[in-house]
Amino acid sequence: YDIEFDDATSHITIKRKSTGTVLWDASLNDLIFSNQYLQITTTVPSTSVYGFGEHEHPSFKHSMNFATYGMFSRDQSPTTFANLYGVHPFYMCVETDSNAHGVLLLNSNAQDVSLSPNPSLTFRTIGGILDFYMFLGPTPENVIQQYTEAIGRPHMPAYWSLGFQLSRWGYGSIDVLKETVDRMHYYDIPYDVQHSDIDYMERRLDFTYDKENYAGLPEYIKHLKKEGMHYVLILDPFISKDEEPGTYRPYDLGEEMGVWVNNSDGVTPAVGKAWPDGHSVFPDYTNPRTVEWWTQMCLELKDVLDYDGIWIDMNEPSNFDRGQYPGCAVNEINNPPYIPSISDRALAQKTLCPDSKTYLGDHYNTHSLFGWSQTAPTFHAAQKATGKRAFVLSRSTFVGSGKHGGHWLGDNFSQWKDMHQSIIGILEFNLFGIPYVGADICGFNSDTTYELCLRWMQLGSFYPFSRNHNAEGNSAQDPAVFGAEFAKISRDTLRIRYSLLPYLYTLFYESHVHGNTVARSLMHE
Ligand SMILES: *[C@@H]1O[C@H](CO)[C@@H](O)[C@H](O)[C@H]1NC(C)=O
Ligand SMILES: CC(=O)N[C@H]1CO[C@H](CO)[C@@H](O)[C@@H]1O
Repeated sequence: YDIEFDDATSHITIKRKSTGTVLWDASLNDLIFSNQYLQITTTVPSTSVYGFGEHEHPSFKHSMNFATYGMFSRDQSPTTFANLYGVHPFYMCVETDSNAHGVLLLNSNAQDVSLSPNPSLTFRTIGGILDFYMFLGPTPENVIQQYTEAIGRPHMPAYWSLGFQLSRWGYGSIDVLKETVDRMHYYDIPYDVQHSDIDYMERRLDFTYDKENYAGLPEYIKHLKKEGMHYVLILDPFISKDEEPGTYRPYDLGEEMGVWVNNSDGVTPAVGKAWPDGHSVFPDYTNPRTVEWWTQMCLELKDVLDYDGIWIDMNEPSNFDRGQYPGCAVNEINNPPYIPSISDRALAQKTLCPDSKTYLGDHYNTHSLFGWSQTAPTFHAAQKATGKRAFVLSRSTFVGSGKHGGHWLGDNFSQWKDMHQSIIGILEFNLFGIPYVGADICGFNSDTTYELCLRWMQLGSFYPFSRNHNAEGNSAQDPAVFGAEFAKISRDTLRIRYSLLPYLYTLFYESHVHGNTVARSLMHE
């Protein structure tokens, strides 16, 4: 491409050399570059704009009719247009002659982008710099190959992780888990991986298991593995600080090593409220000492529960209050002059105060990097613990997360709309370099129905990451619970998936080596 700057008009233009197409035209008269507010507007050569994440929205190709998307990681079940778990300030635009280019704004601050019918894009961020990268394609597939060359190619998933997976928050007991596994086998439904959500833990404490309700879990995991299955355990990023001193090693060791996110004073840990009883502290994964501590904890857990993969949840990071105890001070960092178009228009809502301290900098700047910073250490810990290719599934993601992890689309609802829009989410995460992605089959929140779940099993059989998962308190929705006819249809569809696994594996290989997408829309072809 060529870049031109016109002194008379202050326009900066970027042109594709081969066609002369203007990819960017930004007037520096409109540029705002202040400490806590940066804004730039550019035209784009067509209205065919894809990407920006993480959001739920009704079509893969964006509406340019004054849509605004906030980007700031947040524990938020999919609500149309709201900022969700991850942040991906990346878009692809298909030009009118079908050439495509991609643009990344590498910036982790809270931000938003407005799409207008000119067509144009306005970027607003409340910190950092305007660090833009452009990828010229010219095909959509080339754009993603070039983008992932820059940010890190997707990891190569283990073959077993392409099999069908089952999960449920709230089996409640090992007996219910066993009954579920047994009926899956009774109906001979293809099934390779079982997950445990937080109810396997003792009082939701990381690195423990419930020795009453899940008595015998270590032996049961070994038994399933002997039969050729694989096991994935969930871990949350908050650690209870209110256990009896000397009884909860993850906290005691972490405290000794100084691994937590701190308050603005830089020395006292930020204390919030999350799943465990009492209060919790938050590991700061940008700190090398935290990585040491986390690795050690994951290795010790492996000696008790023989897992094959780790599922990391709540890592936006999620805190159930607005900011940590006792609330956020009034200052310039916590109260910036502009708050991007994010839910509640509050940076501390459901998370920590922006002036908290992480090793890499103020939480204000590093908030949306929390899940990303946890993913690589967890990947390496899992690799070390298992001696095999690692499996990490992360709810919060950022630019480059695909190198070490996959993603599920979060706490969806059991609704037809969510089933439909999961396709959009999966295509988008393939643009973001995270091709190992899927939505919770049959929906997560609220009760599913026979018909919805059946159709979702049929669709989900072709997700790159194929897992049926359910929330606590809902009726069971594994494909064996609805009787023989449902089981047969699920079995038949999953057998089609399994017959295609060599091809799916090859797609992941090409993604890992060349950066190709795995699930791609016809637009790419
Ligand atoms: C947080 O505080 C602890 C002491 O409690 C200290 O060891 C650690 O370096 C601090 N980390 C950051 C990022 O401020
Ligand atoms: C974040 C998330 O859960 N997203 C998926 C859930 O379903 C919606 C549709 O309702 C998809 O668009 C999302 O990608």
